[in-house]
Amino acid sequence: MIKKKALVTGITGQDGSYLVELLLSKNYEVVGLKRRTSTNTECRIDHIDSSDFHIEEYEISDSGSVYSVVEKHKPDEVYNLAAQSHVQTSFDQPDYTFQVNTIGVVNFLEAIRRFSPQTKFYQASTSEMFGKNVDTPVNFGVTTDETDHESYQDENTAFEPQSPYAAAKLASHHLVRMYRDGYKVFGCCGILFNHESERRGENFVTRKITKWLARYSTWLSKHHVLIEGSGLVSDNDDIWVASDQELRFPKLRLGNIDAYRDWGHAKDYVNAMWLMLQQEMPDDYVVATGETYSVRDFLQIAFEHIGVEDYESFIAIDPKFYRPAEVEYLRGIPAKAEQALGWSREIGFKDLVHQMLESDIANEKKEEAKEVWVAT
Ligand code: NAP
Ligand code: F7E
Repeated sequence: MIKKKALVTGITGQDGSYLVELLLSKNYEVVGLKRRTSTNTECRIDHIDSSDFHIEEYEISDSGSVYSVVEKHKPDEVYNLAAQSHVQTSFDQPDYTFQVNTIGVVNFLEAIRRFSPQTKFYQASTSEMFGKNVDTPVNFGVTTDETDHESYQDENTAFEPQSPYAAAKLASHHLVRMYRDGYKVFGCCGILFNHESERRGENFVTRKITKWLARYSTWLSKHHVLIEGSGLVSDNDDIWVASDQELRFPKLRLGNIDAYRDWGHAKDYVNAMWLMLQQEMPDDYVVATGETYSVRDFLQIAFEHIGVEDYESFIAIDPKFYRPAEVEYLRGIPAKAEQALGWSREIGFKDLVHQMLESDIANEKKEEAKEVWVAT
């Protein structure tokens, strides 16, 4: 049987690593594209050992580089996951963000139009494109319960980006629609709401929290004897052991913890990407859980998991992490994806938090064990 060939960009990232695993399990030949770097960035895909997986280098902002890779492989499917994906960074580096997140997409669309028109294209759009916009159900305010969380976004909600990241992604979103309508390119955009995992980048808020908690709980157990009976004290910056002021641990420094997000697990979401490209007609879909939680809710569940009821004294609010413009509330309705694609998610919010935390604690323990081994 002839294998389908997929080109995947962003393979060194969270979603790329899960998508490559999914495609290989479906018997694809996968060409993973990565930018040239002077250090190794393959820790998320190191474990993949398959003769159907090849990595090639390219430069997404260089049209010649993208054209040659598409012309050479003429793949059945392209999944474009590469991006400068950090919203806060996009305020500091707007030009670069557009180079990667928009010009990169133009390069792929043009490459497909010119050299491989049968190739199907997936573009990683984002809930950030909605920005401040929400829709409210007609009965909003009438229902007695949960009216706070009745507002939502779906495929019909108007876009109002609040960051260079979101504006660059929205430009690409429209470009895909335009190439679909104008040139009949089979292009789909997944409007994915936040999705996390144990492979999430460490500067996104969820992983920042679980990583900090893992380090903190390892620090606690390492100094168990000292802490017992000595009590923990804190000021604005540090937590320390009352009997030994030298034994300090820096507080978890965060920005706006009142923001609400619709958080799912990345493993569930890459499945939706694949399903989109298996349909007869190209279209755009919201992929989300339909539930929204604040950063505070995430903190509460994560801290409770290590036995701390009140997280407040362990964190410091640092304006450095505030954004010039914030997206306060996201809750996506995935009804279209569920009905048309048969997609559903398997991992719920609490399990997501626990899985991320357990994984970070296990990693910290491994690191500890290595240190002990080296020291002895
Ligand atoms: P991620 O972990 O940050 O991965 C981003 C990937 O893009 C990495 O492989 C990175 O490569 C690559 N990349 C960055 N700059 C590049 C450049 N200049 N040239 C080529 N490659 C570059 O992001 P993710 O969470 O997997 O997200 C995947 C895609 O979905 C992104 O497009 C993101 O914007 C979008 N998205 C994510 C979410 C979410 O909640 N995770 C939601 C909606 C949409 P290096 O390893 O070399 O840096
Ligand atoms: O922030 C607040 C922050 O950076 C979530 C990307 O994958 O999802 C992601 O973008 C919220 C924001 O994700 C800190 O202000 C508080 O309200 O984890 P985040 P994001 O901005 O929602 C979308 C869908 C994407 O497409 C993006 O690629 O948490 N927050 N304190 C903080 N955020 C960070 N990063 N760090 C803090 O210390």
